[in-house]
Amino acid sequence: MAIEQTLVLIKPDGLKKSLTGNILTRLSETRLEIAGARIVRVTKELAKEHYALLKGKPFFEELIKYIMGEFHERRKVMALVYHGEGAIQKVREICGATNPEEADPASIRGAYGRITTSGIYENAMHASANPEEAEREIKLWFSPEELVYHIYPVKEAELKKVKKLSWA
Ligand code: IDP
Ligand code: MG
Repeated sequence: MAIEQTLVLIKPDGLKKSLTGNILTRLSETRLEIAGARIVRVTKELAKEHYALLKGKPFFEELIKYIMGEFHERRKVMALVYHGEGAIQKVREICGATNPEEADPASIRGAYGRITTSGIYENAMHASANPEEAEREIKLWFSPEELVYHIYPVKEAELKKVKKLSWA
């Protein structure tokens, strides 16, 4: 099996329901390694880019609000990159099907997801579905410096006059 990386997001409902520990514990069953992790405030631009392939779906606008945390008073998600053999498939399996009512009850989405009265699938987590999606998503959510292993090529450049925050 090939060494892969896959993007996991603990969505705002997962954070609000204090599921971070449970989800990470379930994912540790895969024996994959975490190559990066960050708490991210999701802008509209990031949300739309992440779900670009779903533009045009009837639930798109609600989905953007959902991932931005507008329904959960948590304007953030936890983003992680899992690294190892067959990472994409292994994480998708524990994650479970998109529709939480149809997901295996022993999967994360089956155990913790729900469909809201307005029809949004609140399914606690995101997991990349295939290698192309994983590459696109990891590059969207992480810079190379935020990952301890690289499976995609990186390049080095000297930057001048970059504004950065530091501790005052
Ligand atoms: P995935 O997250 O299992 O890869 P996608 O089809 O990529 O599923 O959809 C992205 C997200 O959009 C889902 O996780 C879910 O939150 C939401 N979603 C997908 N399909 C529907 C739907 O038919 N109704 C409402 N929400 C949906
Ligand atoms: Mg998807």
